[in-house]
Amino acid sequence: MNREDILEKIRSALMDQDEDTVNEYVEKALENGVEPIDILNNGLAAALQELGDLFAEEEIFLPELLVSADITIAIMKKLEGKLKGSDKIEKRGTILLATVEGDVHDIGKSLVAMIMKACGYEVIDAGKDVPNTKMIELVKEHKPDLVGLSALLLTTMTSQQQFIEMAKEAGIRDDIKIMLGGAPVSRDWAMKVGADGFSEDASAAVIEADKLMGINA
Ligand code: B12
Repeated sequence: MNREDILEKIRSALMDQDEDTVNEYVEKALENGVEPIDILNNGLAAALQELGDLFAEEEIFLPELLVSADITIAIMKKLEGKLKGSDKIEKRGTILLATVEGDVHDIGKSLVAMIMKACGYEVIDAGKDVPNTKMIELVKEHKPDLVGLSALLLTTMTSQQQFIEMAKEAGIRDDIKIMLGGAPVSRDWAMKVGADGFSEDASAAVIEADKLMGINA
């Protein structure tokens, strides 16, 4: 079986909430030398994207979405240790990451955390549904170089903007670089609300972070 066939099996099994088959083909993918990041992006995340579209069309419902999300989280944990990188690379900087208040979508944020860790960043993962007041406290406590905020709902994107305003009021805005992300978020939005960076996926998040840190890849 080639890479594309295996990834297709993973996608269709995840869309059917068939955990055993997802596991079976993730193993096959690894045996066949498919990179973990490829499995995550082009297998699991691609299926979630399609499931999201079906959910919007009311072809599937929340319970199915929840099961597929849980299967994805379990596989992410399994693949985390297999991502290439970390110990060969010098520490590049510290990023404080969170999904904003009111938003429980944390798969994308956790994927960004995994890849950034594998690429040499120290990651402080504050979790999901994190109030901005808490984020300001965490910045003061940990003094990260970067703050990354994820929002997956149109209604929670405004929390990203609020964080930037609160960081200004708290006098810490100039101490950090702020990156925004999440499916409805765009570079235009990020620039409009005064963030420093944006990326549409986890691999690009590392490139963007490096740019903001002044690191030449
Ligand atoms: C899985 C999922 C869920 C799961 C989440 C489980 C979990 N632990 O995360 C569950 C079932 C719990 C869920 C709940 C809900 N969901 Co939902 N969900 C999704 C779905 C299908 C996939 C999201 C996902 O994980 N994608 C895979 C990851 C890898 O991609 P990603 O998150 O985009 O992240 C990548 C990039 O965006 C970027 N990135 C992400 N964050 C960051 C941060 C930084 C700093 C950077 C640089 C980059 C970055 O890099 C990531 C990796 O490549 C989306 C559909 C979609 N198209 O997004 C709907 C979707 C987001 N959900 C939606 C809705 C409506 C809901 C609910 C309100 C449903 C309900 N009626 O209750 C609730 C919300 C609850 C809440 N308060 O948050 C809508 C949102 C509509 C909107 N535009 O506002 C969507 C778009 C589905 C749809 N088409 O209708 N959901």
